[in-house]
Amino acid sequence: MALNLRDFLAALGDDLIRVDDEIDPITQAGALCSASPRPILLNRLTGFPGWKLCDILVKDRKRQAKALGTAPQSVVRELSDRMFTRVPGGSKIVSDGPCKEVKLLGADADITKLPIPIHSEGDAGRYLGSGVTITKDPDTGVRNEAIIRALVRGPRKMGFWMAARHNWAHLMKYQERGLPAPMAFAIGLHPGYEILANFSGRHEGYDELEMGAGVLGETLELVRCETIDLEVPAQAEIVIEGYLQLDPARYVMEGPFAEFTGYLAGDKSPKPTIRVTAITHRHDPILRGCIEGSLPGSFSENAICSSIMRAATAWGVLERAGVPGITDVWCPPVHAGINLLIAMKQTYRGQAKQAANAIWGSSAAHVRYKHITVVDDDIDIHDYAAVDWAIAYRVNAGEDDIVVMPATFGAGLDPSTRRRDRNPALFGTGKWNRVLIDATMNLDYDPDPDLGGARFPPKVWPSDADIAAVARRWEEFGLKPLR
Ligand SMILES: [Mn+2]
Repeated sequence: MALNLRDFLAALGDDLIRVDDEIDPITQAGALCSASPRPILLNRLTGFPGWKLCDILVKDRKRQAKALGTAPQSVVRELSDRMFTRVPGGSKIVSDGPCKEVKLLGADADITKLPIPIHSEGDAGRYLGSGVTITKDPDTGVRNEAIIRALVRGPRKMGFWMAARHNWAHLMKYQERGLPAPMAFAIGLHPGYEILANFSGRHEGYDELEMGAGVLGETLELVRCETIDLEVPAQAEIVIEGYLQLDPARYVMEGPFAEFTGYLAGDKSPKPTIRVTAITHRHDPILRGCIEGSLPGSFSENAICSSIMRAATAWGVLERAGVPGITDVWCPPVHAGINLLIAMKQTYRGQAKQAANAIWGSSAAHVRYKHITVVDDDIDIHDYAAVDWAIAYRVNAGEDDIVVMPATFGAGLDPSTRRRDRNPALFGTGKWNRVLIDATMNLDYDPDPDLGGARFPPKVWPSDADIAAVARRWEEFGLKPLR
């Protein structure tokens, strides 16, 4: 049985918040979904009869584990293992699929009739932020997937912004040949595929969806598009087909958009357009939302999927580079992999530097891993306070614990870069000075006989049980402890 969004939602049972009140998807879904603690399904959408909208499917470890078919405590480890040993999985072209139940061609293909929301205050308009964007290399036939943002500019017109990478390279090939570039959005897939669509390392001879098939252990079913030469997942809820207009004379204004960075980003400027040629969808379609930071302090599922993927990729890169002793790797979703945390068992001097060099030297470092913090394996990298403690007492800048790798490629959406470096059409935008914070215990220090031959004194960091006991005492006084 092919994996899809509907079965995933059904399997959530009572974990899924079902909203039967009428909700305006354009103006209300953003705030509502951003505040939802659990997966949410909006069953009645003002102005869009027959449509539904879901979001927040994999915000926590429990649901991530469900999406990837693993245990909550081993999501990143397992994803990393499978990505580097089981990929690619199989795929096959089938003649028909659920995404073809309704076919809208020509003037009927009107994207304004999809419940595409305004995500956040300050956005330029209604944004599709959850479509898995599919392009194809015209030379090799190998597809690429990524999740990009697209602004509704009319019934059959969208403006878009994308980081200049695999999909952009495909588009440039069509442009050089004077051919229209086909592109499709597949919306509403099993969330395992959406996590994989965030992969940004190299993938020779196969695409991110086939990587997903390998990770998820199934054969991916693809169907051919109606109006363009491209294949899309048969189980998608909705498919938008179209051609890109890369001629600057036909650019439309796009941006800004409340991005994963927590800022309005991708400045308002003329950008390439998508001319929609067809929409196909299932009966009673569910628009998968991926609503970017609509509330202060919130972060979208895009950032969550991305953070899991960046951590799993980094772990695989470290293993393939032969950096020993890695015990955990994590990217907190609040910044989606801009900062990377590594825990390791140190056995020799310079091991943290080796780890940072391996990451920064890999193709996966594109637009991520600006700051790398390395700690010893006694530090829980999922606990901000523990990492901060290690930075406080195991870092001494004068002892080579802070290392700057200057002038590398960066991310054009990062507002700490200079505006002139943010052109998305140029590979290597957003110049970054990358930083390693080596918060491991310094092996250059002499072993201290008074410490039994150790280099650092014994740690008296309280156990979780100690902290819980203290918290109970505070609660007896009617107070809430800070930590
Ligand atoms: Mn790719």
